[in-house]
Amino acid sequence: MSSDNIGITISNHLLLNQQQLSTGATGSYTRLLQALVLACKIIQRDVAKAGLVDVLGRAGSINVQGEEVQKLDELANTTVKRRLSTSGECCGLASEEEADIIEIPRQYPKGNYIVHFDPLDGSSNIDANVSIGTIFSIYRRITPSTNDISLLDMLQKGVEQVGAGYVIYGSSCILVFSTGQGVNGFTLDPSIGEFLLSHPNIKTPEKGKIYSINEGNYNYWDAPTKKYIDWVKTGYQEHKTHYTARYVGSLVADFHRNLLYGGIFLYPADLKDPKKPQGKLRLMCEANPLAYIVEQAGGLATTGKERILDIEPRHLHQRTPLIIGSPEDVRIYEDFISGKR
Ligand code: P6P
Repeated sequence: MSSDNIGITISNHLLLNQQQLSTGATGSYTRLLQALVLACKIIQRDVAKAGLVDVLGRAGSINVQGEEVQKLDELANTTVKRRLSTSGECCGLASEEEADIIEIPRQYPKGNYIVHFDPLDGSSNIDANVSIGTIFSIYRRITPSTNDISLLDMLQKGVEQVGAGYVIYGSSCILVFSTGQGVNGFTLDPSIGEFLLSHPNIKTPEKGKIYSINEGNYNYWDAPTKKYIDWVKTGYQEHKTHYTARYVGSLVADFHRNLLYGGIFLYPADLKDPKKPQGKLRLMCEANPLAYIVEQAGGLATTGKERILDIEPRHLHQRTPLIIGSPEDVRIYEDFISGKR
């Protein structure tokens, strides 16, 4: 998408690109994306007014991850489910907030798309007004449409995605997504309620100066990860880069900044929580969609040993280490993990 299209609406962008979509120009994929866009506009409205009406604070319930669910979490989850279920384009959904596959209610027509989503990532930051986000990952079903949706359809490798994106609810509301033809960013103009193209053809820098990791977990990392972080902070004589530490603790905020500025985000495996030996982040609704986007933008995403998009999923809420960002930085981390450094 060229820069002379800056300011076009997301609907126009989708129509302009429809004939190029890897999924064919049926309009079905465009309608799916429009349903997702509507869901994100509604979430943005709820997030923007959260401080004014009674949606702040914890809803009291506990989600499948064992985390306290905040009211905005529930609103966002319900919103995405409703908009996708009624779009007529989906046959199966999976939410970070729900244990099992979300079936499409019988009264609605079904389509051929699967969507994994994290309705409101970073929600522990809601009360502090820190940027939070929605992340989504799109697949086509692989079993016959006459069959009920199955785990075969839901648990496909990230490399099979036909699209992915995220919305960051921050100082402005930005939607970043890819359908396999590069990465484009759209900023919401609240005065007209439209997402307008603001970041055409995003490419992440080959190497950055930002590293993002929760150093409070240092003592729980494996030795190569400790060695890499020590090198980033003290190896100036060798790598001639003064790295800066930036860590918001909200994945979409940390990822989006590094995507635009360059750098590396790491959530490695750690021994902090025996129930989460592979780290905290989820493969299907966090790592895979962001890995798809970063690769489309020229970056890399790995566990340190394996490309994220090649991981064979085993269950809906599988967790994975995630090291993602500028290709040169990610490759250096992999060299520490392999013992080359
Ligand atoms: P930690 C938010 O809860 C989240 O899932 C991601 O948005 C964020 O990157 C991560 O957790 C932060 O985790 O352990 O550093 O607080």
